Amino acid sequence: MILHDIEMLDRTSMRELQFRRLKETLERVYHKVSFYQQQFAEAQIALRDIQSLHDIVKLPFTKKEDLRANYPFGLFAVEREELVRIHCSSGTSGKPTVVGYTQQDIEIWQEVVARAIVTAGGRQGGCLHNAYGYGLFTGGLGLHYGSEKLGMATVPVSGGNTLRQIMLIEDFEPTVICGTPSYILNIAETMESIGKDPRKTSLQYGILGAEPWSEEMRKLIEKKLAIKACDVYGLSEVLGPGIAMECHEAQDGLHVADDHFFIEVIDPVSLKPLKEGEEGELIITSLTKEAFPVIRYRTGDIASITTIPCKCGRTTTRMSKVKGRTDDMVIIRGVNIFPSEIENYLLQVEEIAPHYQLYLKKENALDIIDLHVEVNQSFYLNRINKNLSHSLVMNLVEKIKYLIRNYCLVAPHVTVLAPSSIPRFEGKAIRVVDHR
Ligand code: DLL
Repeated sequence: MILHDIEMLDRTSMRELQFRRLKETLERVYHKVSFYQQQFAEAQIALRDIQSLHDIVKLPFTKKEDLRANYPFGLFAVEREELVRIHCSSGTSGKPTVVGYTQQDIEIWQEVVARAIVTAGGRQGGCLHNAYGYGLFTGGLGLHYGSEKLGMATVPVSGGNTLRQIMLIEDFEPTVICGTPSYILNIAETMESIGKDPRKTSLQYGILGAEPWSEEMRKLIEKKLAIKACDVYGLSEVLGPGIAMECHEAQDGLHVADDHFFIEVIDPVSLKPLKEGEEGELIITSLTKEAFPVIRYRTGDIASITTIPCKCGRTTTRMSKVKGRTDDMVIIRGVNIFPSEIENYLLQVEEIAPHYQLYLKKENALDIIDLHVEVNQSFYLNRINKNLSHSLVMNLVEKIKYLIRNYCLVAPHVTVLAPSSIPRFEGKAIRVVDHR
């Protein structure tokens, strides 16, 4: 099912619509936000220079630092009285980046999230268990209002208190579950640990995102919970969840809400535009936002895009799964490594549990990765009960090293831990701990 005809609009009409909306947005920011006026002046760009969508590459980028430098409301394009909501981006240190929404912005957000829920398999009349955090983070409220708009009975459970989540899933019989992949896996494992079968719930679909996750992780979650798990993408600086959503029919890339966002991919080093299919940093321009429009925002997220139509019938741009953030990429002896790629290999090792962290260290001026993994219960109990030798663990270490070396050409140090040693998270998992 496709909620809105616009998701099937032919590409030429979509590009015309995007261009019209881009011009309106540029007018808006030029006249209402002194930062953009200054940026355009510095780049010696006049609005009349933007004659087609292709000309967007002439516009300067907007970066997270620009948002910070204009804290809190410097980049807003409306008066304070017109705001109906304020959110902040995640991040633990320093001042957050602040984003605002008018009533119309909230309505558009609801609409794109409602579309996204349908894209993932949700239907009006069903029940949606929302385990994204509520609060300044956009995940909870973003999914919440989209779900209500669609007409689903929305359970605003937020993250944490996993036993209560399990009780509510059993009692309310939701069809859709939303949360970070790491937390949804945590719910499934907690069910198993208390003797409940996570395959036997009413759940059919998962809307999982807000952090990078691998295809292997998807397979595992789908198997454990007997659901279809689809990827949802977004970032608070641009909107929140709903910018792009994978369809449950094809699970082959995330459908971008093209009528509200223009998406490009650039080489993060040369800053040159890349072609369809080439992997680089996602750049997003909002096309309809009133309170907080963004022009060529550098997301820091690595992915590629395609406009090849999807078998689900949508004609939108699709983006690949986000591999990771440029700032989460680890460069070890010249090789670029993303945690989510390590995850893909790690989850193929049957003796270990799907939890891991990468500790980055310096050894004699060289960067090294210490990969922390934990063995699963059956390996652990076998080793204790049958008094199996230490060499079994060493074999496991070698096996993991071999797999990772094959992929990233650098063998990490591997630290094997007992079950439940690696922290579990209720929101976004922390995969990289930098001790350099
Ligand atoms: O994470 C919005 C969101 C909420 C998306 C719920 C999906 C579901 P922020 O806290 O501002 O907003 O973090 C945005 O999270 O730049 C990516 O690096 C990462 N991210 C978001 N979705 C995905 C995804 C929300 N599906 C940052 N895959 C983004 C990989 C993701 N990374």
